[in-house]
Amino acid sequence: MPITLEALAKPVLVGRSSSVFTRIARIFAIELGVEHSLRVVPDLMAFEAERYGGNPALKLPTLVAPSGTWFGSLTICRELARLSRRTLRLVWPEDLLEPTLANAQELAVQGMTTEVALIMAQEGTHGASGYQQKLRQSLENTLAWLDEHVEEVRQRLPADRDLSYLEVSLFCLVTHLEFREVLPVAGYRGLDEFRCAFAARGSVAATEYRYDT
Ligand SMILES: N[C@@H](CCC(=O)N[C@@H](CS)C(=O)NCC(=O)O)C(=O)O
Repeated sequence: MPITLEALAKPVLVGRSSSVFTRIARIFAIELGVEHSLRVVPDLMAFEAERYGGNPALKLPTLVAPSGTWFGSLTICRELARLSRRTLRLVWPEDLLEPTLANAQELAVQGMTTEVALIMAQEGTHGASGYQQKLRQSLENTLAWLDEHVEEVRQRLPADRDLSYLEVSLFCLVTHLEFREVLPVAGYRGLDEFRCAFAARGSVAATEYRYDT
């Protein structure tokens, strides 16, 4: 996607306020104090990459910045960190050097991916295919694992962190499952406690999931 004048003035996040992956990027942008605008992608069934800010995988979010166009939430968060004037102590997936932490990160992202697949599978079809049922089982297994490990994860992350990609992605996953009514999270005590604690952040209140009009 060409870098527009608008994007030269401040980065443009191409995404949706209802999107789990977009929210990760928005939380990072706010925490890092990077001014940006949101360009809404109205139709997730569109086949043209330009509609997704140029992402050929037809996925969002995409960040259009003076430095170029960045696809995907993790890539975008890294660029936001480079654009920020704040010196936050950030924890990235590659900093997670123990299996519990690294696996929690993997499962948080996999959980979001599976959830998106389930939501997308409802578009234009009726009834659950065998694969959809498998996806649901995968999501339930993933949440059970995360629920069991979330307390340990929080204890083992560096105590002096300002923000970790792991916690932001986990929070976005848990809250999106409820928002889209894919799976009730209330029964997962560990995840519920984590969600309540993380929700105290201003960036959370500023990025509540809602449907763009
Ligand atoms: N790897 C991407 C995944 C992004 C993703 O799956 N986004 C969803 C919206 S939350 C999407 O584009 N869905 C449309 C589709 O799957 O076709 C990232 O980390 O940002």
